[in-house]
Amino acid sequence: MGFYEALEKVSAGEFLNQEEIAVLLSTDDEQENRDLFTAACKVRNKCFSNKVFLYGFVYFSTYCRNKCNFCFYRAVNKSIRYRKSLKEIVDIAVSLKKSGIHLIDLTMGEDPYYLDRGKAGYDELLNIIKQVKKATNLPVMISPGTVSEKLLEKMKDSGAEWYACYQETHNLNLYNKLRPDQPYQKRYNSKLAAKENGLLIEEGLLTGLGENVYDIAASFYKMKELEAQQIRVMTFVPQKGTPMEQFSAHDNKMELKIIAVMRLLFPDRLIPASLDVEGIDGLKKRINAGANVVTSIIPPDSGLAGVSQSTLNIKDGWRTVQGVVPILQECGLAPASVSEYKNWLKN
Ligand code: SAM
Ligand code: MD0
Ligand code: SF4
Repeated sequence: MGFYEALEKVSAGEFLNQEEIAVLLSTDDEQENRDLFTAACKVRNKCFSNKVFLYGFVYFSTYCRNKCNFCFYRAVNKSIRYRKSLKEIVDIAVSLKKSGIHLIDLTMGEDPYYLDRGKAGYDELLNIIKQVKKATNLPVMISPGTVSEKLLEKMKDSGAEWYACYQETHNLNLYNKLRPDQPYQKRYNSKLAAKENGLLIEEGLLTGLGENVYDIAASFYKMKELEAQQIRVMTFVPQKGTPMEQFSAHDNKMELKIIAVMRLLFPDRLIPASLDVEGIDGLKKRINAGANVVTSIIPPDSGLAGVSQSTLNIKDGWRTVQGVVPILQECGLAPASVSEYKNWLKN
């Protein structure tokens, strides 16, 4: 099947087979790319009108016991380490709310301080969720890594709506290279358990790590099976002092194509444009590829870091609602209201 046949088929609402997905992802033709992005935006606008959701990012602990080979915060790297106090976290969440965001994403490394508390249990971690909820009355996403079913249940009871946990790839060999000593199935099962417990789930991919278009197509099938309400992709950003430091950095072309094809295959799902890959300069192209959420909004004076871009555009205040809104406007879009976001979550 040719490119335009596949594009027409998916635009008409049919799911594609792996070969057809591969055809869409493989194009390097400029006109075909433009048509892919136009079709994706058309589908997005049909489902979400001109409204975009904005997520505040609170990376509240950068301590981590794992050794993901792609990550700046892997246990043994000399990265920025901090653990914010409850008061700092709540104050940041409140300032994010005032700035106009729709959700607080509470993210941490797999920090033993919170996860291995023995008799003390998970009270401190759960209290962060409760207090952020109480102070902001906003939806909360928790990104704690792979955790037990018991903890997921408690997180839900403490008020979290979302559980984000990215497999990065569904190619087992590649996964094992990226996330050594973190069994694939255990990580995947966390998402299933979260779903069982009534949490919304986000699944995610990394691109630029040696995967091929068939691996990506296989991931789309996994996302479908998971029924994840939010699905994402980010281009791998090489990190200083890590085993993959020399891995050649990719351009963003594949990320944009993946966003567009995800949008066409999953018209009504939330798909982020992350500020954590290319900062504010990369926002427009991700939105114009079909994304409908902006993630990694970080208050400038909070002392918080990003994940793949630990500092880019944070201090200069570009990763803010104020920085983002004019770019959405240039794309003919606007931020949703909090109640519009909450209504979406209810459906
Ligand atoms: N520690 C938790 C976990 O691993 O699930 C949550 C935070 S983790 C840092 C969030 C995600 O950031 C990872 O799953 C990965 O997709 C992304 N990430 C980490 N390092 C990256 C890099 N160098 N380039 C691009 N994305 C990266
Ligand atoms: C982002 N830096 O949205 C954040 C992070 C975790 N749920 C999200 C990867 O880009
Ligand atoms: Fe830790 Fe998450 Fe980084 Fe892996 S990706 S090293 S689990 S912070």
